[in-house]
Amino acid sequence: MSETLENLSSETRQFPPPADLAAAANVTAEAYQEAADDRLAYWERQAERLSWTKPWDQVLDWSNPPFAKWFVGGELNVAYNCVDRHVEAGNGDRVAIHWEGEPGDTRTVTYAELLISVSQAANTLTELGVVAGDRVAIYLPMIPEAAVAMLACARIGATHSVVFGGFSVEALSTRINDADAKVVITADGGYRRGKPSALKPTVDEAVARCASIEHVLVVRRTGQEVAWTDKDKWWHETVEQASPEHKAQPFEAEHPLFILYTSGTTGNPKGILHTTGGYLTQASYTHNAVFDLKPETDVYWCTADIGWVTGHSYIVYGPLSNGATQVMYEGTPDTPDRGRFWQIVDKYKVSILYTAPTLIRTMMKWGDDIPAKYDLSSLRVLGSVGEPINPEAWMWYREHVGRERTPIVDTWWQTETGAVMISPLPGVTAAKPGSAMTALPGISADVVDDQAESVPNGGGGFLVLTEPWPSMLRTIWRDDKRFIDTYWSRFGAGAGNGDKWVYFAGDGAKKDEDGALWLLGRVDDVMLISGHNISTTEVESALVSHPAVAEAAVVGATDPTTGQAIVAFTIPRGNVVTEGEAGQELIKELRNHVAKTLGPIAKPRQIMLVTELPKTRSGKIMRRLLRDVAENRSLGDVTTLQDSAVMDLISSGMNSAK
Ligand code: 6R9
Repeated sequence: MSETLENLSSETRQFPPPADLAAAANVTAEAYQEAADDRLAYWERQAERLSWTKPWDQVLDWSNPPFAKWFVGGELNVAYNCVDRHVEAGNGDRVAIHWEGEPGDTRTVTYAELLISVSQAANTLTELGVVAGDRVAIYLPMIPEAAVAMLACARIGATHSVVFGGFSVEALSTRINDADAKVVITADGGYRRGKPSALKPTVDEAVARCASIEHVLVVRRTGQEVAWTDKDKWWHETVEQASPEHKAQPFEAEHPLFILYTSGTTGNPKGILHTTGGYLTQASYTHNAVFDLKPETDVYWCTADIGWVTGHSYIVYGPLSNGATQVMYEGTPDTPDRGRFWQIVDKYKVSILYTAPTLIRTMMKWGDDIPAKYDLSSLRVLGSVGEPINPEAWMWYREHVGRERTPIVDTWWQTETGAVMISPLPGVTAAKPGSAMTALPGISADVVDDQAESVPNGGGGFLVLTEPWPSMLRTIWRDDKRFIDTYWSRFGAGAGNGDKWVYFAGDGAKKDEDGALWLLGRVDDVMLISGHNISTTEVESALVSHPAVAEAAVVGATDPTTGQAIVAFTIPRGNVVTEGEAGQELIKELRNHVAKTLGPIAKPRQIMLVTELPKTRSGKIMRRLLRDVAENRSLGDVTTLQDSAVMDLISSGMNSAK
């Protein structure tokens, strides 16, 4: 039985960049050739974007694969690169962060002010006994202090581990214990869905289970009542009173910068370890190249949470190292109403917007009339990250947000890759809706079959990265074996196949006739229908291409005749009637629509109309839980689920449909 993924859909629409953007683009088509001619020299030039106190002796040491060292011998300070050097260059008055609280309160933080706060926080952490190499956990809402806390750690060489505000006691304490963190930085609470949501009680419970924690630093955000222990210190009584003078000391390029946990589908969360020089080089380079950032004029907004890698690389390290002005928003997209995102774009004249397919599909569900009410003419580049973006969601984004003008960059990458790997370049690529297109200059990606052979154009298989890259994970925290097993033991040298080390990303992918890359979802989610491997992404995209559908998640459920059968959970668009007969008619029509679009093999056995889907805090659909429902099992681990009530709704719908 072949493990190669079938790919069924084809997409022929293509959108070249606007001429004016192409003419002034930061990166042009030549970059691909330059990087192909001499990849390491190319990365060396990108590293020169940063300010190093000591130059490197060697660009890449790959003598002990898969353990890479980049910019060996070089030294730098990450916080200096993100803050001080912009102030020294005379840009201290430039706004670093336009912060918008959910209730509508605002703060403006300039680079000069950011320097003061980061220096004060660095002094406070030092006073609390944190030294280079120690770990600090950060559990904060989306407030400027989250960026300040991360940069303060980087400044003193402490390794941060950010945990999503809103993760459970269980999730938080496991992560603190795995990293042996000495300090937690948190807040009384943050605003979500129009009300204060407490964080401190979760920290209190977690700290009771974590012997390593010596101090808890608490930002006052909501003014909620908090219990107090002798480990607790208020941020405003310590950080804000500390000396604003702090001299950043340099660290080696391979000094650990942060650990970020990814949950994956099985086992304990993995502590992905990133280091200093290579990580910052690629975060900075990609943020400049992929978004075509012009720091003097652009207003950039990434809607991610700081607890996701996207928040690390594209709210903190990428934009700040590039001296960008950005918007940071605390809350949810429907508070006080469903126009909140567009109101923010309009208010701050956002020119670059980076968001996730889940949000785009939610906006589709809410209706076209909402974005239409706002002036979105400031937008010039749109980005997407986190999941495959269905072609129809891409088209909706382009039409209703980009108003048919703006390029869309669909950026594929992972916590493990640290920064964007596969993406169009907005001034170069004629993008196809739903495709991440090509590896960036300097990155080597391929699609291989189960024999590790590169597939020809038109073929499908597994996405791999065939050369090391600067922002690659260095290992799984304290688990080198799991690092090798998870990423390097499927293809190439790690699997006893040749002498080349090949990184397995865990995603299915295909190359279309032009060689453009299409991501097909996690291979764990692939369905096996009558002996055919079918990707969840393609069936979902076929459903979303029906005008009545905003969002869909499909899973393979055990089936006596076909091995697995496709079960689809579908959210209709806002104006669609689904009661009674109309609902049954729609389901029939959707099943036929999929069969017509992709072929009869992909026709869902069952379609459920639902109002929500189970998602992680970073907006990824948790198909594993839907599979549990479809196969009538009790639910597995739900600790990373954003809203647990969703599953009750879906399960009861499933039962009543039986
Ligand atoms: C940045 C981030 C990584 C997984 C990845 C893939 C999926 C992310 C994607 C995409 C298709 C894109 N993914 N971006 N799939 N197209 N543009 O999301 O990191 O949370 O670690 O998730 O997300 O499956 O392997 P992370």
